[in-house]
Amino acid sequence: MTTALVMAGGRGTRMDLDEEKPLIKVNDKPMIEHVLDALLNSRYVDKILVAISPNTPKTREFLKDFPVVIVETKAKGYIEDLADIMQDRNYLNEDEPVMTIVSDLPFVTADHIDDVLTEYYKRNKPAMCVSVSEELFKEYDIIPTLVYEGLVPSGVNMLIANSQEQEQTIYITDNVELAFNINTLHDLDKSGNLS
Ligand SMILES: Nc1nc2c(ncn2[C@@H]2O[C@H](COP(=O)(O)OP(=O)(O)OP(=O)(O)O)[C@@H](O)[C@H]2O)c(=O)[nH]1
Ligand SMILES: [Mg+2]
Repeated sequence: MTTALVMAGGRGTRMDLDEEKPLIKVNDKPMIEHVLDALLNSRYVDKILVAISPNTPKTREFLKDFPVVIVETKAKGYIEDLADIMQDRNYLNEDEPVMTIVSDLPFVTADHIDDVLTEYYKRNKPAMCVSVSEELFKEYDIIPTLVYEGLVPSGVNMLIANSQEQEQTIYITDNVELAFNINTLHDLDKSGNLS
């Protein structure tokens, strides 16, 4: 069984809305709730941590009704806050595998999560980055934030809880839903093309 860590303490500046980004609704439901539903329905995830920060007090309040553990982070940045949690033995055991996931991936499903975990345990390597082909982004007219050798990180990663550098493999998924990382109003608009 696996622990999932949802990162939800960013400022959401690119959305340019007053609402906290994890709470922005897609199909009448806050984005973070879509992510939590996927994790709660996964066959392999048995614990969910959510990293909030002073940027996301309303998200914290919203989470009261969910079976998740709230982790307070300082909003030092995604990488820095993640590194702090990975070393915090109040939340994670040393060398425990963790799925990290962003809160703005509203079309992710339990099947996607289980597919990633099945692949991860098959590979037997400490870290795995789930990526989507840049071609899929072009098809759906969405603009990726970061492209590396034709691949775009989806915001879902596997790693083990320690502070050491870890050998990482890349898992290329065909699930276009994992390309819809909502960063801007344009992304939200284009998500209407998913059926
Ligand atoms: N705990 C924590 N979460 C973060 C931090 N930065 C980003 N996140 C979360 O990580 C996920 C991906 O980050 P981004 O897509 O860049 O979101 P963001 O930083 O809120 O938005 P921008 O200000 O437009 O970059 C989102 O779910 C954020 O809430 C941070 O410093 N601390
Ligand atoms: Mg950011």
